Amino acid sequence: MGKKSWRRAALAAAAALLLSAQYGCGAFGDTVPEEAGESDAHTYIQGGEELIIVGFSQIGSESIWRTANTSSVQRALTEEKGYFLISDNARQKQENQIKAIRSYISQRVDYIVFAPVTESGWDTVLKEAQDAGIPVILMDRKADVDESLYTTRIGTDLTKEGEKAARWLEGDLKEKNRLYDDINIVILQGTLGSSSELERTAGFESIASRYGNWHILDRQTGDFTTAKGKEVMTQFLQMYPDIDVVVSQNDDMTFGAIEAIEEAGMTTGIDGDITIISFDAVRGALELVQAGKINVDIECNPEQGEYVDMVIQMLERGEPVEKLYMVEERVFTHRNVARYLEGRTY
Ligand code: GZL
Repeated sequence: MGKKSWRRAALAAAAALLLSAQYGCGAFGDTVPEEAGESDAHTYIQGGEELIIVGFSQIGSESIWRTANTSSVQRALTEEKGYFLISDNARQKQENQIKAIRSYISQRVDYIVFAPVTESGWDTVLKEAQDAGIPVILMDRKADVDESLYTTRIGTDLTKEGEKAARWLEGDLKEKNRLYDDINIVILQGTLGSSSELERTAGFESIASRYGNWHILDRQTGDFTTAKGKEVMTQFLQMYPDIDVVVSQNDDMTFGAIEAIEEAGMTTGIDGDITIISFDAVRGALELVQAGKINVDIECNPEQGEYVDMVIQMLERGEPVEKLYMVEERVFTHRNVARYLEGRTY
């Protein structure tokens, strides 16, 4: 077994022990059996093939979308496909992500994959990864750093998602002959400072600002969770008696918002008191689109693990990779949702 193999095997064993100690079952993929010693490390070299050790720092498990995103990585980076995946759930805290990335650097993993919870605050730790010669693959959200500090980003066009929401509202109001009526809008924002929140807000408002009759009464963060989304929507309903449209930056917050609206004795959706524009397009929300309770759902595709696998394989073969890979996404309304609901994997 070559020197590199022993290093990788020893790292995999150390990483699994460290993370399983630190986070219970924090290490996805094999963990070293309790009684394992040096000699058992060879279990990480499958059939003579060296495993590629990947350190994955995930934002958390705040939403159905996030869980689907994590599972797409776990399905793509399996031992059968030559990987040893070490994962960490940062519980939506940047300091936990930085800790996990530093632990991956000290264990000298082969690649670091991470979804930055917010855009800022990554320069130092990504410079440390660069100095250690470990390629960094950004997934989902952006990090506001020099491009030289990461190899590639795999994600979605979040600004375009915001623009799609405004374009849909334009079309819907035109159909109802209300394009120039006074329209009162509230925005449930995602995690403040995340590229998902920043860009969906900017994308929507870049078009909304062209209509003097569209009034954005308020925007507050529901932190992408159902509980917070319900709490903020309840406050909005107490503060603004005549809300026409809710723009909710993910389906989990939308579920909470609909609960709050119905508890206030009002209805949502196609024939409802309040129009609901949502983002993510998870299965449960698409069922509400089909039922007419959500007017439109702007998809944000979490199935990004296969792109991570593709990029790592290209890098392993010494091939050049693009700086950015965007995944496909659609807009769902009651007109087209039935066609896609059946095959929905998340
Ligand atoms: C979007 C992603 C967002 C989802 C939320 O790219 O970062 O984070 O919209 C998730 O559901 O929590």
